Amino acid sequence: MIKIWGRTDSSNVQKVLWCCGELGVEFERVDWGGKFGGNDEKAYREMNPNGLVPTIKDSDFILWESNSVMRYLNAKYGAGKLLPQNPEGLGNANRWMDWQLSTFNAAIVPLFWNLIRTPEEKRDPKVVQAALEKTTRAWQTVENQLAKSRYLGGEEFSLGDIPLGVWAYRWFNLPTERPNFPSISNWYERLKQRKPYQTHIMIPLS
Ligand SMILES: N[C@@H](CCC(=O)N[C@@H](CS)C(=O)NCC(=O)O)C(=O)O
Repeated sequence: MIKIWGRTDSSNVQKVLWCCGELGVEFERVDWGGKFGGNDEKAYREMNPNGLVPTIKDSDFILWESNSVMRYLNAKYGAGKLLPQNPEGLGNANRWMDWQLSTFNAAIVPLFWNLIRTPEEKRDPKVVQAALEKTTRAWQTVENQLAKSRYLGGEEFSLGDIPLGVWAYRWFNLPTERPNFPSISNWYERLKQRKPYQTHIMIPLS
C-alpha cells in the first residue's frame, strides 16, 4: 500500500487522492503540512527537499510533485488508462496539467487565500479584485477549450482534468461573483458525478 504525506485540504494533495480514487489505489495518508506541520523535519526533508506536500512512498520509491505523482500512479497502477493514448490527446492533457501549475495557480491562489484563509478584517480588497480579474481571464482560456471538447484531454475524462477540476470546485464555492462560463459549468457538473471527486474534492473549503 502506498503512503501519502499531506493534509486533505491541500489542492495538490487532493489531486493525488482523487487520482488514487479513480485508479482504485489503496493508500495510507498522514496529516502533514499546514497546521499539522512536519515539513521541516529532517527525515521529511530527506524525502522531499522542498518541504511541501504531497510526498508519496511506494515500497522504496519516493516521489513528490503532485502532477508527476499522478502520472506515476497512472503508469504503474492504471496501465496508463487515465491519459489519452493518441499523441495529440496526450499533449493536450499534459498541457492543461502543466498550465495549472505554471500559470493558473498564480492567478487563483491569492484569491483563495484572501477569501478563505484570511480573516475578513485582514483581507486586501485590491488583491482580491486583481486576483479575481486574473482568474476570470484564466478560466476564459479553459472555457474556450471546453467549448470544443467534453474534457480537457478530449472526449474522455483524463488526468488532464484533475488539476483544474480541483480548482473548479473551489471556484464555484468561493464567496465571490463569477461570470457565467457555460462549458465550464457543464464540465463541472460531469466531474461532480464522479465518486472520488465527491469524496476528496467536494469538502468544505479551508
Ligand atoms: N508543485 C508542488 C507544489 C506543492 C505545494 O505547494 N504544496 C503546498 C500545499 S498545496 C504546501 O506544501 N504548502 C505548505 C504546507 O502545506 O505546509 C506540487 O504540485 O506538488
